[in-house]
Parts: sequence; C-alpha cells; structure tokens
Amino acid sequence: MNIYFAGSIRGGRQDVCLYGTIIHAIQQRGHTVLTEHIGNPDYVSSAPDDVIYRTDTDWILSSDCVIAECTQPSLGVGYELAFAEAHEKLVYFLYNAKAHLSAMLAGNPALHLYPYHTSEELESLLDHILSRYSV
Ligand code: 6K6
Repeated sequence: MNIYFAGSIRGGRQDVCLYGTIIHAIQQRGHTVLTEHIGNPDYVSSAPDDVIYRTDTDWILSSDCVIAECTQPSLGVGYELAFAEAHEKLVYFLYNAKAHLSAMLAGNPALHLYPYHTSEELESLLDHILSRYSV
C-alpha cells in the first residue's frame, strides 16, 4: 500500500525522530511511505512552495490512506488532513495522549483518533491500523 505520512515541518521539528521511527515501522510492515523525507532530521528543500503544495496534494490523492502524527501542532498537517478527508481518504491520527489535541480533530466523531502513551502502544496501534491493508 502507498501511505502518505504527515508530520510537522514548519510547525516545529521537535518530533522528527519519532516520525522517522513511525515511517520505518510502516516500511518494515511492507508498505511504501510516499513522504519518507518527513522523518529525516536533515531534510532541506529548495522547491518553491507551489511545487511542494502540488506534489503533496497529488500524493495524498494517489495514496491508499493517510497516517498523521499530530502531537506537534502544524498548520500544514491540519490542512492536509482536511484535504484528505474532503477527498474521502481514510485518515488515521496518532498523537501522544498527553498532547492537547485541537478540538477540530478531537471533536470530529468521523475521525480515527489513536492516542498512545508509550512507544510499545504506538507500535501496536500501527499493527492494528496496517492489519487492514494486505501487503
Ligand atoms: C524543507 C525544510 C523546510 O521546508 C522544507 C520543504 N517543505 C516541505 N516539503 C515537503 N512537504 C511539506 C513541506 N512543507 C510542508 N509540507 C507538508 O505539510 C508535509 O507533507 C507535512 O505533512 C506538512 C507540514 O506542514 P508545516 O506547516 O508544519 O510545514
């Protein structure tokens, strides 16, 4: 399956290593992550913003599902999630249970929200989510 992973860039890179761990875990389960660069702490890009927007929205449209790590608030991630939902993509929201998730996510009964407390819990949530997709 082609999975679009969303995580904060200009919203703050505090969780970049966590993103890398999640991306690696998805790949280990046999799936393709279209946005592998999100988990790279050294990621830089000289691409203009309009190219980034077009590339990322095209990837969302071509993906089988979107997995987002939403602990670190990011306008871009919020936009991507609403864009994916508007295009009837399945979106899975992972976030640290201690995070103060926006009411616009926490209050939407249609969303698949997955709070976690530990890295072990995060791994088993990924297993649960990805078990729906055969490799
Ligand atoms: C590299 C270093 C700094 O900026 C870049 C290039 N920018 C981006 N490259 C690829 N995807 C991006 C970029 N900026 C935002 N995105 C998309 O929005 C990603 O797919 C993320 O999921 C999300 C992050 O949004 P912000 O608002 O945190 O940047």
